Amino acid sequence: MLFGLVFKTVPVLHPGFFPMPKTHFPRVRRIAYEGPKSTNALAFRHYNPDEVIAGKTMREHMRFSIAYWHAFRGTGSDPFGSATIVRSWEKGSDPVSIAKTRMDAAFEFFQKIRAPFWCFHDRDIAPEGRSLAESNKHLDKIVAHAKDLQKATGVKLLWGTANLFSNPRFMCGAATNPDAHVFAYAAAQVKKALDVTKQLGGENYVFWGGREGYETLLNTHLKREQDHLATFLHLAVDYAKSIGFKGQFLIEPKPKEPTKHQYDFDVASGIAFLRTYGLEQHFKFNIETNHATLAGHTFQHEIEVAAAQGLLGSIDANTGDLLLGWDTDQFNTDVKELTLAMVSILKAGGLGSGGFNFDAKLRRPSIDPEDLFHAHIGGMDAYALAFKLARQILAEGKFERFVKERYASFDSGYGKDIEKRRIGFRELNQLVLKKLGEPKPRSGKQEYLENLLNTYLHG
Ligand code: XLS
Ligand code: NI
Ligand code: NI
Repeated sequence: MLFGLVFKTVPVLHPGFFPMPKTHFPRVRRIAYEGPKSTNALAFRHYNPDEVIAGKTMREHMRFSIAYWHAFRGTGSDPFGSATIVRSWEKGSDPVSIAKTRMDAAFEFFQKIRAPFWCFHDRDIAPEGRSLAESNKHLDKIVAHAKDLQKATGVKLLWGTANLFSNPRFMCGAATNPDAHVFAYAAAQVKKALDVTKQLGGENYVFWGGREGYETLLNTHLKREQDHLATFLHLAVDYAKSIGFKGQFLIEPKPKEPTKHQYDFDVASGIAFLRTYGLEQHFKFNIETNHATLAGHTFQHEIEVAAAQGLLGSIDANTGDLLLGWDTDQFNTDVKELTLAMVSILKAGGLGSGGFNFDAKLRRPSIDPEDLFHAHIGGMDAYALAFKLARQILAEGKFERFVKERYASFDSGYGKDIEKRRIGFRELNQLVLKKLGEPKPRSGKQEYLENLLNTYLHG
């Protein structure tokens, strides 16, 4: 794609009289695939977007997405210190025009990093106004700009969402706030977020309930809050239907942070919640690696639990630091962890309308614009390599054969009768007493299997 198309609003005349597109990343060219032997730190070694595997390009297989909030609103600030990351485009007096320039920079980045998708919260892309009406007006201006940039670049929207956690009005939750006024405000905000997600052709819509939980039961009516959350999600489904929004709804479980206890703690509790309130046919899961580990699970566990119920939707691709108990949102370069995750994702038939969204941020001292490229290149390469290794593992089928054989006693005879519920305790009792006797122990062979896995990862 020609940059002239993208940055048509800001051409500048170069001394050589060539109109040069304004670039926000002058030191980085479009990232090229150079293969595994490349030593160029600003090249892909495993992610070749144009490579065709099983009839689809890697771009189509991976559906990588950039998280606007981290990549373009992240400043490196933490509870102990202010911003360290200062970007050249964050200049000007009017917040709406700064937001537009920032978005130009973002779309230049999306193109250079070869990401086909992006994701945003309403308040990431446009400044909050003094009233909801003013916020909506700001959002409309920026969404119109985003629409132009999407058209010019071909970059698409993986999902949109509403920020229902930063503003102080949401300090006690949004849909689970004890004040119906806040519930109403959150509903109005999500209505608008759904409108703009639809306008931008969003393929999904995400609910992450950052403050949908509680700090203390001394002031909390847990059952009422859960009922309200379910009502909120039903109202969202109804509204989406009324405007013809066809995207997939996703909930993103997280056990804690910012609240002490969040209602959609993990995928299993999310499934129970969705089923309890009759929402399971409208939602799937957006699974985040760091949230999985915060809940005491592996990434692969959460994927398998969702996939087992046909509810695997999308991935927030990041990782935590297991020595720290919070959401550090780091880029994941752990090929072993990702290969295992990919095996589960591929076995489940892939992510459908979902994708791999880099919900990950630079470390506080990583202040150069190039660091944004290094970070995403690392994540994309690790995922692409994991995808290829997982395909190889599944093609050879060694683990699957092992597992199949391990459960083979349920494939016929009384085992099959158990699975089909054709046999009861009385018959099983008779079987054991008269025929089967004591079961013969069989090794689980974990160490053998771990070694087998390493043969794929290290040859
Ligand atoms: C926070 C969440 C958030 C969601 C989108 O921990 O990961 O970034 O992905 O609201
Ligand atoms: Ni996330
Ligand atoms: Ni998170």
